[in-house]
Amino acid sequence: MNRRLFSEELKKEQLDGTDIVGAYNAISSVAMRCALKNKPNMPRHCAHYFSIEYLMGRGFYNNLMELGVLHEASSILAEKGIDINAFEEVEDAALGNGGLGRLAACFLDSAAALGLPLYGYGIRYKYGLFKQDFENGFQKELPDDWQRFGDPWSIRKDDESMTISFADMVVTAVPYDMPVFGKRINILRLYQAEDSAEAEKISEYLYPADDTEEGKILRLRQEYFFTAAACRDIVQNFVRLHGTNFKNLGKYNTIQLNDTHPVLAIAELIRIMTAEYAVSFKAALDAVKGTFAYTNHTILPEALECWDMGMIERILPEIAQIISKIDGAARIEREKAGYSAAEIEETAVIRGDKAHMANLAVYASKSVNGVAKLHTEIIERDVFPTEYKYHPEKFSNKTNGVTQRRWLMLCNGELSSLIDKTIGREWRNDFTGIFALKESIGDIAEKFIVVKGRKKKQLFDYIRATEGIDIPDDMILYAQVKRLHEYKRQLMTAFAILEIYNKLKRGELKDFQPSVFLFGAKSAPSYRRAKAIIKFINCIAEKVNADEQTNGLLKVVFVRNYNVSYAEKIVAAADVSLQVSTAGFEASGTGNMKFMMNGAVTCGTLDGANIEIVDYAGEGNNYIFGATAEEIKSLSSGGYSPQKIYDEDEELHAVVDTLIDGTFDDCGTGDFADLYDSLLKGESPDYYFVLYDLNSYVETLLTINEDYKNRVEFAKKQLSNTANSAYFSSDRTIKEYARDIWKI
Ligand code: 26Q
Repeated sequence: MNRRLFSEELKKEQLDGTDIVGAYNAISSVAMRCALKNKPNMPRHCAHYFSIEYLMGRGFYNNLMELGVLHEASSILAEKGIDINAFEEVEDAALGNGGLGRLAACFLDSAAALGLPLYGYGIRYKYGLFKQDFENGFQKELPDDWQRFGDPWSIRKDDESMTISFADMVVTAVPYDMPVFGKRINILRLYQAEDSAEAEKISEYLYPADDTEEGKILRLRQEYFFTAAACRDIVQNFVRLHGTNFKNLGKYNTIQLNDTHPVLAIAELIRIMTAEYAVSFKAALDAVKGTFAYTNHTILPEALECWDMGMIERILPEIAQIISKIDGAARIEREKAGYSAAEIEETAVIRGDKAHMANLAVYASKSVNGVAKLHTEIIERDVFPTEYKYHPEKFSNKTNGVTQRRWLMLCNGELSSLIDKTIGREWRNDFTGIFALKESIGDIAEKFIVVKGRKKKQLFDYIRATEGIDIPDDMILYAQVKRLHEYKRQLMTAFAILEIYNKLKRGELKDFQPSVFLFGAKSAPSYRRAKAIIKFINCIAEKVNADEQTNGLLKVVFVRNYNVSYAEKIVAAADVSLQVSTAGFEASGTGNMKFMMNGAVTCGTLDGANIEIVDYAGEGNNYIFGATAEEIKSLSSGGYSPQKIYDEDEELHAVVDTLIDGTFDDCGTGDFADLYDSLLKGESPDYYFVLYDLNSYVETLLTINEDYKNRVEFAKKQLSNTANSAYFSSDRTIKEYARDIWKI
């Protein structure tokens, strides 16, 4: 955009440091005005991203950076007596939960940066992901009023509103367009539901509790609400540009389904064509089959979405009918293609009285992809084996990536300048250029240590101010930040810390380098065990941090309200990235990539994208431990006895027992005993193999601690990670989607 214009306009604004909200809105509006002077229209050929989550984070700094005016803004504001850091008070746009939502945000960023037309569609939730506080160490959820300071980065488009009909209500979907800046300006279009109090509920909360019938219905409405509005938008544009020959729909448009939550779009698009444009069902089905593409993000059985057909019939009768017709068509088609009866049943769209959304997506899409090499192998072999057998050409891998603009340039200006000074600035335009850093690793290791130290100090200052915990600047920073889930094994890290603590108490670790373990995670509000793990770690933190014998050597901190903005500080500061999921369970992970870019070594299992990370980073630059996915699979099929491990290993036994021996207090909830039971009792005790991998984990953590003593050698390992991180840029990922699936 025109920087001079921006500067002139910004200088004209009456701003002062006492009204941060006013200043925030004024600057943002100036930037929007200047940037949108020449916005491109939707082109003839484009891709659409349907996602129930967008975890955008704070738009302010990122947008000013993308527009190339962050420095101008900073100095003009300084002249007016405003510190640009003051806007850190502005809330994150947290319209998402975790990986899948943040991936959507990185993809939008990359597509815009590369000049590729990718249009996002989703829901403009009034409240985003809850704000987390701790009360006596327990997670407490508070509403996230993300628009508290206004929403100057969106434009409400009343004239493009649409009516969305359910059997029992009609609602208006009002689009809010959020421009995504880059080489081209793309749009994230978020719909808000209006008209009545009932209607407004649809876009009120991200993931409303769905443990009741009412909650489930609300969620179904959400899924239909935004996909129906988006489909109509796409059809209107198509008809305007290409007429009503829907045979060509997929030639010009791909709709990428971010997991199964937007899968009702398949039925809705058929409904629009058949009901509004008199297309035959068969032709409409063919058209959608050429249009949709499905990305799977998780293989956890509890996350594979199914809907009660009776419920769909009640709320969306026409959609129910179309799903039944698709199911029928699929059965006939597959019988002709030679599927066995069992295969037809296994892949069926409707099984029993349930619509199986993943099966619907796989059947009606031209492309199905996983998000890391291992994950794609698993979905081909174990999740959709039959469809893979008959249509292997549909399947492909698209290893995730993250945007280096937010996750390196913006969050780590210090490292970015060091890179500039070492290899020049071209890597900023083409991230594959970062590879050149490899030649200079030895020369800049000392400078890197200074940069890391500075980022750590900034983070620790922030933690001191927000959490009230004091961390010595020179501690090694081990970080595990991600959603709280049993498969991610934060509990295993907790046990590992306790083992290390006990060893320190017994004087067994002679030359231990002072270390801090940092956690950040939110738990789903109704996920009892995940919440118990948060409380358990907070208890450990309290005990360990208060122990004067060890607290110069070991600290534990669980930060409150981990979010995108917190992540920006943490990934820049960390020395060690903890990625310790049970092998085979983490589809990809993307936090692992952010840490890698910022020069942290990975301490992890061979799971998700970790496998590719260690391949790229080079021998010896990361730390891998634990059972492989294959071992886990064979252990799962019989013969794993956590009890045996527990009985035979005294140290392990002792730390597990802290859950039940009164060391820590769960305030009479029984939560800790429940965790204990999950490891040793029931049908498949220790389902996530925490006890199995614990010892090798502790050993690996101690090896890292030992290696860190040679600070320069360790810094070289860290820098090797940065230098080899180009593959994990979402620019690379998006180019692959564009080339292989979207054909744009
Ligand atoms: C399912 C059924 C009913 C209600 C909700 C859901 C549901 C909601 C959210 C299922 C899954 C999700 C989110 C999944 C997710 O975030 N997956 C992560 O996606 C990342 C991007 O591909 C990967 O890097 C992570 O490994 C993966 O866990």
